[in-house]
Amino acid sequence: MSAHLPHLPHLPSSDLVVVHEDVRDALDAGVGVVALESTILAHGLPHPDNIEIAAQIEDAVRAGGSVPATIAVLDGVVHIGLGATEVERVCTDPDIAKLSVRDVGVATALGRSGATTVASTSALANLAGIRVFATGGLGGVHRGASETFDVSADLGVIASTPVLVVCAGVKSILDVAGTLETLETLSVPVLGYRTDAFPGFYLSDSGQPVPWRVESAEEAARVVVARDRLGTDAAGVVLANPLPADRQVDRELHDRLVAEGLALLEREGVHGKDVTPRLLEFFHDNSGGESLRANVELVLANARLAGEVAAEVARLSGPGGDRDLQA
Ligand code: PSU
Ligand code: MN
Repeated sequence: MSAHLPHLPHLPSSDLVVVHEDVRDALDAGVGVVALESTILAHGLPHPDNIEIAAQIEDAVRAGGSVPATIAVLDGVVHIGLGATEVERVCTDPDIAKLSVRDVGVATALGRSGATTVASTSALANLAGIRVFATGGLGGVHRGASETFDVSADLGVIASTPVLVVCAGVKSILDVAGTLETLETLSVPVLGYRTDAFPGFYLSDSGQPVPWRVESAEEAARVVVARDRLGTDAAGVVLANPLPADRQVDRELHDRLVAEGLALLEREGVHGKDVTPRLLEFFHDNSGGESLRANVELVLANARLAGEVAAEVARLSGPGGDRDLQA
């Protein structure tokens, strides 16, 4: 039996989609590629730090042995892989929209620009034949979702898109247990990277367990390849990578920020897609730099790990990769 992944036809460039040359070359050569979202740059990290951080994230993917493909929509064109000028635009334009999957077609038709979320980045990565994606935190089930119905589109898209997402879990502003229950219902496997605990973004341990644990990038890559070979379902995989315990945000500060942040949303009547950006802004303004420090560290660690996983997926899927498949 061949271990080769079903070869996705690489998305040809068109008037709607441009695949960056470096990304296309890497895909053609069977080199690992890691998709990166642009919403964390445009709406999750403060300007002007975001420009430098964007470059560091791409460098972390390269350090892991793969090629980065940051995804965004610019003037109605989907870009899979951005050059420095385009990254700067995403990081600087105050009017750049936040685009979930449902918004991408609208933005292309109307010639708009926008940053892509976990949901839209996963969907576009999959179209381009990219199997691994790095982000900071996943969107999830919001507290009070049984009243507000606020469940991130990230979950539904991961359930139907065979891309592995490396993240530091979800923030505790969300209903963490409800998010994990939903991932179970949607048949999305959750792997802890060298941990039995689902991370809570700023915190190394959210208090919830993970169903599976892997010890290496190679083990995570094996999961991707084995699921493809079995062909049982088309869901993605969540690989949860915690901050080391000594790098997490102080728990007291964390609990205060979460309580104040949730009260602020209530007071300001913030809802829909503005919730996450408003909370992140509040944390960055009120933590004396701690939330930004932790956020940057976890994104860089996730990008590095994703680079390693994508390189292993490429190796296992390439010539001679079969013999390494079983442990
Ligand atoms: N979590 C973070 N930072 C972020 C996001 C999530 O710590 O910037 C972004 C991601 O792009 C994610 C999106 O896909 O927020 C989820 O938004 P919503 O809850 O509106 O679906
Ligand atoms: Mn929402």
